[in-house]
Amino acid sequence: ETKDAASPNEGMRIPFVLNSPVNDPASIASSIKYHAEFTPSFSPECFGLPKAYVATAESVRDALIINWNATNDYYEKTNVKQAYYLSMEFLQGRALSNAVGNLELTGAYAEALKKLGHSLEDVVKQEPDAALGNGGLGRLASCFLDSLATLNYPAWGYGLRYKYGLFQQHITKDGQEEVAESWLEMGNPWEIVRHDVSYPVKFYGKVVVGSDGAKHWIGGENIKAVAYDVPIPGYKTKTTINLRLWSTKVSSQDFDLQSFNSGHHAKANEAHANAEKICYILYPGDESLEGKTLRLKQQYTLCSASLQDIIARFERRSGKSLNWEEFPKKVAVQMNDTHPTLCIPELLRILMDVKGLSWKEAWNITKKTVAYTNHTVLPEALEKWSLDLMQKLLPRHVEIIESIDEELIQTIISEYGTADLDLLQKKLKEMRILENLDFSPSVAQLFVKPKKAKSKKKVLVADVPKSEEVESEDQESTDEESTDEESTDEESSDEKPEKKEPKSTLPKLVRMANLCVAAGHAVNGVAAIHSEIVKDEVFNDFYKMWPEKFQNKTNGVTPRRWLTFCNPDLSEIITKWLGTDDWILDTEKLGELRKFADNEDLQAEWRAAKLSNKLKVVSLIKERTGYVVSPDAMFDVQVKRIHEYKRQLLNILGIVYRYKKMKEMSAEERKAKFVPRVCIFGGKAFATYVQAKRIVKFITDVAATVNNDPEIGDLLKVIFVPDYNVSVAELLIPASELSQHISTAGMEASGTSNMKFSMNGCVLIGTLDGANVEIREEVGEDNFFLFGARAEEISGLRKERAKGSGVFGSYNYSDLIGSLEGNEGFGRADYFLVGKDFPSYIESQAEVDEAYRDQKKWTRMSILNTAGSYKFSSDRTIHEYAKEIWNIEPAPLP
Ligand code: B1N
Repeated sequence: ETKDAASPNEGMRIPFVLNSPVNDPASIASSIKYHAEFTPSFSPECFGLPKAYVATAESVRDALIINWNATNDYYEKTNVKQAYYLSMEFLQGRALSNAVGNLELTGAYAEALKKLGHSLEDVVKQEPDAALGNGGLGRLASCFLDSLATLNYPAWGYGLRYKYGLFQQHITKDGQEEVAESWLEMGNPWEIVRHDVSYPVKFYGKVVVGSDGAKHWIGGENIKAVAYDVPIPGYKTKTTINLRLWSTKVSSQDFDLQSFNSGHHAKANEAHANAEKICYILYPGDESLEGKTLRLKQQYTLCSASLQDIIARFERRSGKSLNWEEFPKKVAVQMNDTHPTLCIPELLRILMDVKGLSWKEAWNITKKTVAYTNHTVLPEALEKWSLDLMQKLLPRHVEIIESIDEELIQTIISEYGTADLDLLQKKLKEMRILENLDFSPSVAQLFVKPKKAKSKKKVLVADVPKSEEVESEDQESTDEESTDEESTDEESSDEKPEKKEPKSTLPKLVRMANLCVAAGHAVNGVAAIHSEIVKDEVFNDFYKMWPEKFQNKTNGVTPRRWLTFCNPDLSEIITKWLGTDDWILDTEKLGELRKFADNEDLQAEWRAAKLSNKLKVVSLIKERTGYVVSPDAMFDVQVKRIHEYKRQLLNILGIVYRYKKMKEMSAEERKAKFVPRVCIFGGKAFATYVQAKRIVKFITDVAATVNNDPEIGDLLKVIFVPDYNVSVAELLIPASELSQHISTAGMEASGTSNMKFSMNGCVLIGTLDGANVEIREEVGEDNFFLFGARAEEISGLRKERAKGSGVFGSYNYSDLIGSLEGNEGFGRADYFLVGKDFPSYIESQAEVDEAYRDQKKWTRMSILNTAGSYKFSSDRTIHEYAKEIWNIEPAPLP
């Protein structure tokens, strides 16, 4: 049985007080030297860059630990309500430059390192990215942590400490190759292991009822989750919050010494290996599903360990006045998409089975505690788990989910009433948590048709009440009866269902999103248009039942990492013209740049900053691809995960079209018509997503042809930057002039890089999708290149039918182009409407060329983008979550 960890909280904490603060170059240098000397990770002979990095990081960490402890002491003492952001992904990127920036010690550290013979810039580059996320969802979680700390909100993140982060992408002649990303290889100076904070986590086993009538989950596989804390400093504040990452280990008593002693070393190590496997690797899917046991184990580990920890903290802070009804007044749990859904049944399980609360009490507490953010409406990304798999792995949780399902069914019945049974049945089937499962006998009773009353409506086999408990062996015998679903239609539907009815062979599934909506007190989308789709389409039935639950929280990005630190040149200009750097904490001030948009001095400085950022990318491109590009050409960028709905294919086909047109013209005509461009792509494809990988290959093949065409020269270059990640983004975004956010309308929930580009004075070309809609509203429609069909037109357009040479490499692209034409194997011709939107895309791109030729006009557009981006700070988003979902207040340290 799960029990709380042995309390490590005996004895008073004795805080360490530094004699003098380490914030001037001399004491920083001495701190770095101290760590270089006493850090056991490197040999003593020299002080090279890798060692300088670790020693520097450790010296920064000292400062963070002091602030972390002060923050935590304060929360312990005041017992404030805390929010917990549970996420399977945190895409942190590098920590060093961000930490010294937030501590306002960048200058002092640069000087200190100079004394020691290194430049801060070089030292910073030693740090591998912490890539514990796939893309937007994970990066959003990291931006939120920065804002939470900066705004002094008592909040923590909880995640998993994957040994291998998102794979490294190599580009070869065959396209993308994946290489394991072993980011912990050289140690990780940013984490603090807490050997005294560990919790047991159980899998498999069975549920028994104790003599007291309580349920006990016994047996099975037992592992333990150990806490690794990553301090998250806020900007210009002492508040330093925590990202607690769990790593899994075997419980020590499970080492099989007998096997070892008899020479079976692998067997002896089996439990060990199994436990560690859980945190081995981040699943690399972005908006795709992996219905594998290991992924479910990961999800459950995150939920179980985090909730045990949250509950232990609640009990400790409550002391003698422990009262479980107070739990939602001290704890808010946010589920980052459905990946941490299991925290719902886990909280119920602990409250009932371990703490002895009744179902009713536990259910009320849970509903007040958890809230759910939806990040996608793509049907293939809505998580559904096999009930059989879950039953084996988490038998007690399945019982609890069944109870929640029953609770939901009763609510639906009272909402719709029993006057229209067909409607009721339809709604129950669509809305319930368990898919393809029989109703409980009492519910099934409702739908027993009076004898001989022939129904026109087809009765699905899953509706039929179950005669016996569903056992897997049972299924086989019913298989043949139920294969012919049609036959149940006319002939047998009016027979007494109790008799001998076919059973469903459809897989029994748990719809995680429905579980989240049923249990969460708030459900939010991540951009205005997306939240509307959530209400009107995906969860419309739930919205009608519980309109008060549904909210919008438009995403944001932290202006510290994504403007101040990644674009120091532009930041300095902004500060100079606004006369203050207050905009870093109050981005609304950026709006004041509008009045200088036509000022020639500002424009000149603005362009100079862009050029210096472009020069850095010229070097990056040379280094990573070998291609030499001109800094005077327009930098046109599309960087994001490779996905058909994001339509990198539309971009590259636009480039092919441009190239063809160029080839048909004389040199003078070409120059007159086209502005020189460097078209930059970056992004990873899910390893088994064949179509996405074809797109990568196609881009690199087009690049090889175009870039080596002497007739074209600097007029057009195509670049695929390999291994796009957070640190590459920090270089590319400030250097971009045009960026592409061209998803099929209705498919990108929000997008967040669009916000970063706009902040950095980059003009967007895009569809009316996700956050583009709101960005365009803020920056003004004259400063945004809009094209393409709107979300509400898409389904109509898909019904119309859409209408290729060996120029680009020898690879056969018929499967790629075939997807547009609806060739064999592509049932849905041009599902993503690349063909449909192509003409308006090309037209819009022509307008881009024209606008860019007028550099004054273009610079104005660029300034107005930065000025209009103030809404997209994650500070704004976090204030909204705090007020409208979590009900927490800032608690700055006194
Ligand atoms: O979440 C981002 C949004 O800005 C993007 O539009 C959205 O695509 C992204 C399964 C996902 N939605 N769903 C995922 C990630 C990993 C995974 O295993 C789904 N990512 C998004 C932030 O709101």
